[in-house]
Amino acid sequence: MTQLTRRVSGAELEVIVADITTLGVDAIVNAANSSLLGGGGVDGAIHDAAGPELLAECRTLGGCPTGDAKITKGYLLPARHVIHAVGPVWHGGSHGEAKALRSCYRRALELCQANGLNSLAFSAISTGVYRFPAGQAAKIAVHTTIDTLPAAPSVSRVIFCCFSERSAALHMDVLARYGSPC
Ligand code: AR6
Repeated sequence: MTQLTRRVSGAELEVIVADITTLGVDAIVNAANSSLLGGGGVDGAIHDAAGPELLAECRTLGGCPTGDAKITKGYLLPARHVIHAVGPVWHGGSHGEAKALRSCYRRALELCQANGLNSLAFSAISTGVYRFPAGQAAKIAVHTTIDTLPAAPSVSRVIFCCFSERSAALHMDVLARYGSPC
């Protein structure tokens, strides 16, 4: 169910509560770890739904540093691609966590542009097992996306796919200050 939609810089930005593995977009953004070989949380759900070919492709990628992202096919997912972003582990906030999280959002949008993708859905990177404070992460997600959109003109639709009403409320608080209602 869509909770909020805003038009910003020619793109439609939405906050929804959903299981990201159900979304039929050009790319979903996974909250991965630097091995890119799967794990729990949204990473586990994406690998379960995509099937073993996803792990086979991930094995060829040689991992990924924190703050960066790599793209694969979506295999059995309704999404055409998966962008595996490696968010920071929260260690109190003075270890470059915000910078690394901003970089994840920017790199995901750059990969969409490089691959000519139109629609993508972000999970709330680092806000689960990695313990990044959810309110601060929601601000980074929305602000970085809006700041990066001019450099990613292929992207016309961005979904912030939240897994709880609380997470959605935090994203909506930020997004509601921007653009115009659709
Ligand atoms: N759809 C959408 N969002 C989800 C789903 C889902 N199916 N499942 C969980 N979330 P986390 P992290 C939300 O822990 O903090 C893994 O083991 C969840 O509520 O998945 O970046 C990786 O392999 C939370 O808001 O990712 C890494 O080792 C958000 O997704 C590590 O966890 C992210 O929570 C990464 O930790």
